[in-house]
Amino acid sequence: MRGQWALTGLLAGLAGLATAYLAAAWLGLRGNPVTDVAQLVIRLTPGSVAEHLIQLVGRHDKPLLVTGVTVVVLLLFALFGLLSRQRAGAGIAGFVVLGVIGLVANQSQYGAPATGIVPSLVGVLTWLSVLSLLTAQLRPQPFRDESKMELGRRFVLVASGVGVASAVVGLLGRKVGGHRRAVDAARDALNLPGVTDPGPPSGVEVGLDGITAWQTPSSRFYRIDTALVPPAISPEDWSVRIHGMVDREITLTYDDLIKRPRHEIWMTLNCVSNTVGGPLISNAWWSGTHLKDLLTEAGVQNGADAVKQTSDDGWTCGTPLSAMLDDRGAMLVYAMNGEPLPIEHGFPVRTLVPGMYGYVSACKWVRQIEVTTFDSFSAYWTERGWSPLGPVKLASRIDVPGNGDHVKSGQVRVGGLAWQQNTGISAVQVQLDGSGWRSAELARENITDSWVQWVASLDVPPGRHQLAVRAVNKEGQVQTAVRADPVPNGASGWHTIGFTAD
Ligand SMILES: Nc1nc2c(c(=O)[nH]1)N[C@H]1C(S)=C(S)[C@@H](COP(=O)(O)O)O[C@H]1N2
Ligand SMILES: [Mo]
Repeated sequence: MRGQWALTGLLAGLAGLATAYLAAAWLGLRGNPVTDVAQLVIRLTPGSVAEHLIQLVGRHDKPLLVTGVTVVVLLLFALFGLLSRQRAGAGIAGFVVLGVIGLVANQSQYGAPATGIVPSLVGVLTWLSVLSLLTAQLRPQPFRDESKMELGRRFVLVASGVGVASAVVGLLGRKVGGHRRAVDAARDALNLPGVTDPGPPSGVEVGLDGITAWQTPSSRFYRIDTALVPPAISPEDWSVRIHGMVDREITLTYDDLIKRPRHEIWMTLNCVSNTVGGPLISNAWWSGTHLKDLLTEAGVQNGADAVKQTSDDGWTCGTPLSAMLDDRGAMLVYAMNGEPLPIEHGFPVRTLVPGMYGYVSACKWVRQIEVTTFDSFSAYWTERGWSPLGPVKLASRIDVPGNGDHVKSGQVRVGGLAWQQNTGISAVQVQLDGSGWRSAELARENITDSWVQWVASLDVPPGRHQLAVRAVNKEGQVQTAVRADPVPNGASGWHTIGFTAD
């Protein structure tokens, strides 16, 4: 009997999720009430907790969060069903409260359209109707003379009907597909004349088995952002506004942007959250236009020292104005590896600033570029404990051998990557078992804004060994051994691995 009440709550709940999902897809909204609530959880999570969770679960953070929210919601549905057994009002109240949470989660999002309230309303109406339909089957009705068995059979019938109907509505929601599919199609249809796709220049690879490919395919490029459902923006709906402490505001459409002088660069992007030796770094070929030229046209006023960038979903970052005005080649980027930016990497337009961690510079889905002062705002990650300034640190990594690997003793080729974008790498050194540093060989072609592959041949006797690496930049600075955590401005220390020679 209790099982039936719990099932009632669960079925009513699922039915409401299905209709809300369909409504959201129909209206072309970015998320649905479940993802909206999960997004609210992201926004309310303190920075240090977020950092630990990302270290713990890596790229599974988003699926895990959505699964977590879904499980909690399903448990609540069952609970509301159980509560309805004692007092019908209790279950109803539960569903209404949940609906209000969904509504608030939606409307508190940056730029949320008013239509965003519709899915929650549709969901609550569904919950309440299905709940009353199903609970009616469980309460003996005075004017009907039914046996317990007939009552049970009728419940099973109605409950299965509700279940099937919900599944159909849910599938319909998938089919409607919504906004994202239209933007995918618009992206596929784009033609960006003049954007090139040269492939890795000769000499950037050292030819060592197991070393990370110099150019990262877009599908394997690391991804970090706070967007549970990435903004899907059609190029014709996009524009960027350059404003704030400027003489002339500029608003650029996508067409305006791709008609401007084009610049293309190899650039490595890395995340401030990357641990020593970690994977949150990738290298690609980017096409765009120089921000320096745009800012000069806008006329930057005296006293400004920062650029506050805001993305379509309200995420913000603060970039030193000087890094956008000097000759490093900060860009508004619309193509990656010769194709329009993937939606997950900021389509239609993002920012890239060589030599800055992503969190202070690489705004995806960028919509506002405001010339201002660091004193007058704090950006998304600054509010959560990270430094306002985030120049990339000199760093290096061992790819071969992997930590814990077994190799054949004798001559062993080891290798990996080193980087400090906008400064460049002049040398890499390795150290076996704590004794003396030896020079590694750098790839023949060494591009300042990209990571560089290195390789070294070591004479390794049988046994267990430790290998460390450090880089030297083009200013002669040697990578520090001092270990620092990613918070507040990036990890430091030498990447060190253990391996066994047999
Ligand atoms: N809109 C938006 N842009 C963003 C972020 C974000 O959360 N939202 N994350 C930043 C961070 S922390 C990094 S490291 C880079 C990662 O870019 P990628 O996902 O293309 O690798 O994007 C940056 N730009
Ligand atoms: Mo990042």
